[in-house]
Amino acid sequence: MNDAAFAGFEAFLADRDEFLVTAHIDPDGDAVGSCLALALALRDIGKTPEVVFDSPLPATLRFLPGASTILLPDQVRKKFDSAFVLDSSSLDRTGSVPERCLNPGAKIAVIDHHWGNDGFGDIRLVNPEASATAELVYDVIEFLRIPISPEIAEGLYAGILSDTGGFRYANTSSRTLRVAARLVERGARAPLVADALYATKTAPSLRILGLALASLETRSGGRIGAMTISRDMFEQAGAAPEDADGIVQYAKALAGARVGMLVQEVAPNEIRASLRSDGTVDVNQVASLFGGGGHRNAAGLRVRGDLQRVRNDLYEALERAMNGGPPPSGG
Ligand SMILES: [Mn+2]
Repeated sequence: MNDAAFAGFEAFLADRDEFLVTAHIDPDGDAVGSCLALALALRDIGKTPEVVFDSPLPATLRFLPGASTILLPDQVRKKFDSAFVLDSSSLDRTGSVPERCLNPGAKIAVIDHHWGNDGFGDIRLVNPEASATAELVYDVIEFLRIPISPEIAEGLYAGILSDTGGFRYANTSSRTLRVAARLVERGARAPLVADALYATKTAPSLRILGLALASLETRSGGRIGAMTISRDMFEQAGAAPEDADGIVQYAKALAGARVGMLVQEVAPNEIRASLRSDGTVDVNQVASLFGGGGHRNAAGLRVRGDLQRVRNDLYEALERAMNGGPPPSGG
């Protein structure tokens, strides 16, 4: 690994005391676990970090050590000159946080594992081979010789477990498992994290899951499995968009599907879509046609528009990607 990048972090920390720590909108287990673990480590060496996300945490992640200290941009009383931006392929992915919480010219340190990372930031550790940003935060904390407390270990473990789908995805390397083992040695509660991420559902999230499952549609002779959640369905389930996190896995679970898709109307005419691929279709490229992004096998996007129309546009783009055709022009 690149020692110069690590030394850059050491110098960045030496000069400063207060840090904004943030990650992408609609934060997942890796975004939240990485930010909380890094913030705990910074606190342990006498720094003052503040973790801020543009959107609220999914209920399933509120068990993570330090989660109660996370703020929304509205709750931040000052602007920062230094920031850690984690698990984000571009600064835009963090939503309104930079604009609302950073001074112009603020120094930004980036830790990320997205292939499409656009090169933003002043100090960068970007390694697409890493299973999760948490794996890289682990490396940074080790390099800085900050002791890994049980709380830090648990955040990092949650990040890795989340981004590997419970050690099931192709990004699960032997190194990933070795890091995870070390985190359990340092006190991460593996059964509790697994239970929270994969076996705990609130009543609204179970109800919205039921409605989403019933909406299953197949396209392209079963190569695409798609589920749709309208505003009405959210209302009927008494559910919020974060209650639908992870439902896309069920669309992907359809036997024979190369792509699973979940399309949700999260607010009137505001559509969020999640895409999961078996590896034969680059859904990051498809999502990028709609201004979104992610990884080859897992990507997301948000657009304004009509639910059915966006879903049909996505079917078309996915079918084009599966058939190896050119992307649509002017999109
Ligand atoms: Mn990640």
